[in-house]
Amino acid sequence: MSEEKILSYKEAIEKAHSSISRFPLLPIRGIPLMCHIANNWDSIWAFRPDPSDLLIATYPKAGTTWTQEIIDLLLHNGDAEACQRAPTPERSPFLEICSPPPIPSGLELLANMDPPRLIKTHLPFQLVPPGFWENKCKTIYVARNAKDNLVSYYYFHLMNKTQPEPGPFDEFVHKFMRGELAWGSWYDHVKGYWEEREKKNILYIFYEDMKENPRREVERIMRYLDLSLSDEVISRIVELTSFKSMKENPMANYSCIPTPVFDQSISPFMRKGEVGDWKNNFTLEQSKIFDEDYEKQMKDVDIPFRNLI
Ligand code: PPS
Repeated sequence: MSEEKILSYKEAIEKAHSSISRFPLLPIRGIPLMCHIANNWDSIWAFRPDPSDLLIATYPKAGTTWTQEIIDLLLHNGDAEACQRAPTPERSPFLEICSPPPIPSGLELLANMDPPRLIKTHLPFQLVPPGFWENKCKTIYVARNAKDNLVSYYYFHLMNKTQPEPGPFDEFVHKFMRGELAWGSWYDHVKGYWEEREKKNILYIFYEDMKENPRREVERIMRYLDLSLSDEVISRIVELTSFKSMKENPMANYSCIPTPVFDQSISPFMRKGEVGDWKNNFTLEQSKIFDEDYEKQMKDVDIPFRNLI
């Protein structure tokens, strides 16, 4: 473990203020990634996790932060205070993230932590460093209904000043369908992990199931992690990870990222946390075009999404 002092996100972003901008995307093996990630690709690909490390993989805005909080609480037997030790991205580093210095990269944060570490990634299956599979790391994949996922990603582009400009919503819908957004195609992403879930022992869960019955899904994750917590602790975890609790929790609501990067007055990170918000954003015509394209892109798999027509 390195002894180097790592700045908090707040301190580092304040220092890096002038070099923060909407970063262009560069392709890595055909997947558009923010340029700082692409420029640091070799060291990301070479990352060697410990076999005890856990990976949380998602397409952006599918329920990553929620799942990170659930798992951190599971690992700490529902101890709310222990999970207040630092904001989400410091407790559970984002593997591939790289920003202008001195903002710590995911790899720097990981180098300063002892395993077992809870590691977040948005990388599609084929770009996950092979060390995760060689070391048989447990992996939880969270998938979210395409239209809600798109809407959440759209608002995130508006407020996150490091993502490319989203343009008007209609243009964004087409970029999503063509896989031109950061981290690439949603369709390929959800399919890639689905196809590998049995071989790689990946727990594949759905945002809509978490909303429908959070206790059932918390228990599912607990069993996958070979943990056994009391009913009372599980109830506490469900309560602490409700949308309302997390929105009010400064260690989970991304208020650690200052306004030049996340402008939460434009759209809060904890925005709505609902299923079906797409209906408030898609026109009937956009929905029809999207559904026709969805049928084509998803015809080769049968992933049990709830498509909320
Ligand atoms: S990121 O930036 O990719 O890590 O974002 P991610 O955490 O994957 O997704 C953010 C969306 O998840 C919602 N969210 C929740 N929903 C329900 N319950 C809880 N506890 C919860 N925590 C986060 C968050 O509000 C974003 O969805 P939208 O639809 O934009 O509200």
